[in-house]
Amino acid sequence: MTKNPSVLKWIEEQKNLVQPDEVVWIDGSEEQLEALRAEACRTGEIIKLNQEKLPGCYLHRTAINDVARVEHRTFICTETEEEAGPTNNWMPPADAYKMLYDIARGSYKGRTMYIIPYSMGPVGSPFAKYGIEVTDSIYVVLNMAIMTRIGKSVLDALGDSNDWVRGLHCKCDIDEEKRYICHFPQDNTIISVNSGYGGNVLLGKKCFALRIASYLGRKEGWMAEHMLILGIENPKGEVKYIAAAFPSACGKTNLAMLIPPEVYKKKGYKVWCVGDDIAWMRIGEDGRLWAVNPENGFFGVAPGTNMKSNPNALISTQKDTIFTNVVHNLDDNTVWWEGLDNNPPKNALNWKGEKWDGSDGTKGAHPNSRFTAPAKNCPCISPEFDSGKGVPIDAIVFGGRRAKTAPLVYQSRDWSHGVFVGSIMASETTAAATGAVGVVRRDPMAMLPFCGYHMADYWAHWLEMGEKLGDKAPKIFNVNWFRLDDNGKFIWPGFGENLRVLEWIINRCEGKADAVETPIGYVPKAEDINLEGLDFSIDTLKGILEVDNDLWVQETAEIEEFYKKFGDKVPAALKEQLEMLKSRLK
Ligand code: O2Y
Ligand code: MN
Repeated sequence: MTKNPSVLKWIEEQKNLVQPDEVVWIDGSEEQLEALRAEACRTGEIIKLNQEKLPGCYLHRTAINDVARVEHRTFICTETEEEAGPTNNWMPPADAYKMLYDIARGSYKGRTMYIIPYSMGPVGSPFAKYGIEVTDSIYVVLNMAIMTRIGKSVLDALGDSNDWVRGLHCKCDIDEEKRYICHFPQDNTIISVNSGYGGNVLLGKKCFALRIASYLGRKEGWMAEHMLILGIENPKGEVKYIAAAFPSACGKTNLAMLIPPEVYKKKGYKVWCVGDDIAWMRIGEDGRLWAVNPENGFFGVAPGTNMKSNPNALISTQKDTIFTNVVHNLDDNTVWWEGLDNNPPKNALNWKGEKWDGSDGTKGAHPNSRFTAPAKNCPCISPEFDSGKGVPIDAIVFGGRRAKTAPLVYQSRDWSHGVFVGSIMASETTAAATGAVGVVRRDPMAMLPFCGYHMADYWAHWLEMGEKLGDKAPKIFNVNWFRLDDNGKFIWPGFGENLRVLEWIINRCEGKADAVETPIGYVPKAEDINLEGLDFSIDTLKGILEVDNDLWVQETAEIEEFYKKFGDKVPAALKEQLEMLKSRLK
């Protein structure tokens, strides 16, 4: 498929290492993928679902000890520990290679090596970066065929270039004790062993598009961010684009595919999804920040997805989708998960493949069960989704889950202050996540598990990007959909109603809305958030726009502690932002 010398040499080295019985190059053709699906059905690796109800859909169950990303076994292997920083696990590259090669050696014996050329971003786009993942899992091939652009066209676009990311995946024995996800940013290399699940093995996603790409972005002057991208079309047909970062459990996929409230729909507003998880952003010829979604599909969490919470996501899963670790309804050979509807199947297998009818109180689907669905299935996928030139970003939005501290929305004072707001991003834990309620977890720019280098250097890179963008920089905001009342109930209705807040954000970007200056930034005047058609009083709105001085004084003390973790590397501009916030709070 290619004469690229660097590709052929690396493949030869991997073959010698893992010693496969057979080698198959993935050309991207439907015939080859169909043959692989048939082969995986034959071995039981995947199950073909009801093709009338769910055409092109399959079910896969992972090993029960392999159901999520493993942050404690994820490593950044830079020459020095300092480069990886205090928030990443680190191993010296030589030690990591030796350990991984020892685990991988001979592990494909009796297995087939699949070689997947893939592109992150539309093939040929100035944003696109290419990779090759070698794997012994058909499940990985089929998922990569949904999540990325794969096949011969990628090798053609790569030509003889050596600029591509090497990815070796070995299932081995799915041994938790020998599971490692290692990144070698200085060698453009990723090695993943002893897992067959999601973010650990679909190497284009978190490993390449965030960890390796963030490192490359700093080196090359662009940004790889853990952000959704959405477009808001007004009744005049003008579309404004927002990129937004949230820690997990903040409704990121729901926001990416938001359904406008009826009053907005009637006026002609539309929301377009460009991406639900990752944004690559570059300064364009016009000096503005442009973004693409480097992925080609959604690896979404199934539980809780339903026709009310996210109809666009659910519709996206109705064809050509792979479901992982959900309930198998044996009556009609379809799938089910908690929160899909109130009718758990009576004749079913749970995510472990055991007989299950829900009567024993256990969950049928794993809480981290997933769908891998093609982006093109999404009813609100943006017409610009496949555009190689990307979309211009007007606003960057950070968010978190805070019961009292953060108001519904505020705007940062300028780019440096916006970077500060991103660096202090935090969510309070819910009982479901940890058992401990209200513990504040800092997750700067939602990149804590995904930044491929020292977090403080990453902040410095953000500040440098702002200097380059100058007055063309997107405006930076923070939102909090999760303010609680005294009974612990959410005050703001969230979901589609969040468009009301996004409208204020866009109006601010266009200089069309006023704001009130507070110590933490600019907060809307309650009258400027449109409540038309919503049963929500302006007084309640005023309540969730309030900034509690005492809580923020406490917050600054916690931020100071958090920054200490990064030592001298915290950029002076951010330390200054903290001091200025403290003095504004006095
Ligand atoms: O557990 C996994 O492997 C998936 S994690 C994931 C999947 C899709 C989008 N985002 C995430 C995440 O952890 O941020
Ligand atoms: Mn994510």
